Amino acid sequence: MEKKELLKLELEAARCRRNVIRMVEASHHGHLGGALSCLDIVTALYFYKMNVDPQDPKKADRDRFLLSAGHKCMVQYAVLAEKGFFDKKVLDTYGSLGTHIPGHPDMKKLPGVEANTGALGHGLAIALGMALGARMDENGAKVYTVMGDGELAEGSNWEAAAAAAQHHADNLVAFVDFNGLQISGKVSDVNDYSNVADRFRAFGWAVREIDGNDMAQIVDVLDAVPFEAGKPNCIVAHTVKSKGVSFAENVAGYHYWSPKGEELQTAIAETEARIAELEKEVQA
Ligand SMILES: Cc1ncc(C[n+]2csc(CCOP(=O)(O)OP(=O)(O)O)c2C)c(N)n1
Ligand SMILES: [Mg+2]
Repeated sequence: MEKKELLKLELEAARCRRNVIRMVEASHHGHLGGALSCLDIVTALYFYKMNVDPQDPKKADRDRFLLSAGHKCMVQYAVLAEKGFFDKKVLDTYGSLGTHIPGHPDMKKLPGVEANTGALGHGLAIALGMALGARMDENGAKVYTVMGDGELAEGSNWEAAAAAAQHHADNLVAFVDFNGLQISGKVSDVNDYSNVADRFRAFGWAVREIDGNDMAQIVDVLDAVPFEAGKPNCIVAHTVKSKGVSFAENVAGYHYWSPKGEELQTAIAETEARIAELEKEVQA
C-alpha cells in the first residue's frame, strides 16, 4: 500500500480513538484498554478490507464482523459511527438508559452489529456458522472476528477452533488481540497462552503473527488471506492495551476506566493532537 493511503487509514484510526474517548466523556466509564488495543485492526477491516455498505447494512453478500470480546464494544461503535452506520451524536448516549450503544453490542439496537456478544467464548463459534453459511450461498463473503487473549481461557473457543478446521473454513479470519492483559492482570498469570500460535496450528489452522498496532502489517496480513487453501486463518496480533492514551498504555487498571482528575482532558488532548498531526501529514 502507498504511504499516503496508509496515512489516511491511520488518520481514520485516530478519529476512531477520539470517538472512544467521546463515549467516556458521555458516560464517565467504559472498557478502554481492550477497545484501544484492537482499534487499528477494526479500523483496517472497515476502512480498507470489508465489503460492507453503511446504507445497506443487511446486504446479503456482505462480509461479517463479530466482536467476540464484546466488552471492547466502544471500538465497534467508534468505527461504525466513523464509517457512517449511524449518527455520531449517538456516541454521546453511551452509558445512558435506553441507548442504542449499550455496554455490550446488541444486534437488535444498532445497524452493523451482527450478533450479541460479550459473554466471552462464543464469537468464534458464531463466526464459523456465518462462514459456513456464506460458503453455502457461494457469495464470496469472509467472516472476521476479534477475540481477547484472556478470552482464550473459555473452552468453547477450542471446540469452535476444531470444528473450523474440520470444515475447512478458509473464509474465516480470527484475530487474537494479544495485549497480554485481562481484567485482573497478566493473562500469563491466569492461563498462559503465550504459545497461542502453536496451539491454533495444532488445531489445523494457518497462523500469522503481526504487530497489531502497525497499520502496514495489518493491511498486508489481510491481503494474504487465505494463508493456506482449506485452512481457517488465525492472526495473533501483538498489541498494547489502551494504545494511544499514554498514561493508560499497558496498565491493567485501565481495563475498565472511570476517569479521575485530569485524565479525561489528557486523553482528549492526546487523541486530538494525533488527529491534527496525521491531517498535516496527509495534506503534505
Ligand atoms: C463468560 C464471561 N466470563 C467473564 C466475563 C467478564 N470479563 C469481561 S472482560 C474480561 C477479561 C477479558 O480479557 P481479554 O480477553 O484479554 O480482553 P482485553 O484485554 O482486550 O480487555 C472478563 C473476564 C465475561 N464477559 N464473560
Ligand atoms: Mg487481553
